[in-house]
Amino acid sequence: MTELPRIPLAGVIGHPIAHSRSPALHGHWLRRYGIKGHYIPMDIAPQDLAEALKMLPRLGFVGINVTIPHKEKVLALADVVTDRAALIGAANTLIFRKDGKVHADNTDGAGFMANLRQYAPHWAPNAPVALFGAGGAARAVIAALIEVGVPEIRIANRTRLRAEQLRSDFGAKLVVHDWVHAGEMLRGAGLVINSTSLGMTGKPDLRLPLEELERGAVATDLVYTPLMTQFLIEAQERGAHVVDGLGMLLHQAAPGFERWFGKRPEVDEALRDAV
Ligand code: SKM
Repeated sequence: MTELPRIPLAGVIGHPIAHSRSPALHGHWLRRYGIKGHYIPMDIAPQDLAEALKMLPRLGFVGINVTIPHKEKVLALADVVTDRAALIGAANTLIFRKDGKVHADNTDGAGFMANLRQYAPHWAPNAPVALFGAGGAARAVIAALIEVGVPEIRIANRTRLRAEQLRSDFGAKLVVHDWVHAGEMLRGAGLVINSTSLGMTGKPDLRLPLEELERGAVATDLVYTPLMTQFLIEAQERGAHVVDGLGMLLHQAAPGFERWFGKRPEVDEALRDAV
């Protein structure tokens, strides 16, 4: 009997996972390109992570996206870790190779930059950046900003110690500020980024002294529910050029889809309605 080819499976693991827009996005691409495959959301509790990574390749998975709270832990469980995932200290894209090895990469920083290039093409890395938040997403963004050559990243976090930690991991381009001095951070900045969860539906808004913001500066939010956060609304009122966070999710997904399903998907406006 001839064996039928296996339909490739991919998915996203997290805990919780029901909020994820990745299944809608990858499902849309699979249909758009007529590819036989499935992309499945999986709620994996932390204590089951190691076992899940062993089982998924055996069940026909060719790779997965990884989201909170597993992004750091998967590094220790992977066989091959890219330099950028190691620098960031987290992975969001795993490839289950045919030789049985688990390959871990991080595409969040590239997703951030691609979103910025798409929606703020005039932005240039020639002025300081003000960054709020010091979590996993901030690490990916910092690595990408340093790579494109920004002169200075001013960072503030509610827990200052976490920002100090980033300073020691990423070096002298990072200047740690106290949140109460946010006004100083905004003065002369060409780009302002919210990488905290403030502004997400159900959470308090990010409040900044935006009167200090230069007209024409770019303001971007990693939060994408809602698309226009209060921070972006206020920044726009102050004359900033705003970029919402949905594009980062769309762009970070493309490399994984290409590796798993063999087609580089297009990131275009139609996706914004599809997810
Ligand atoms: O890095 C991404 C991840 O690949 C998928 C995701 C999601 O599905 O919500 C969010 C981010 O962590």
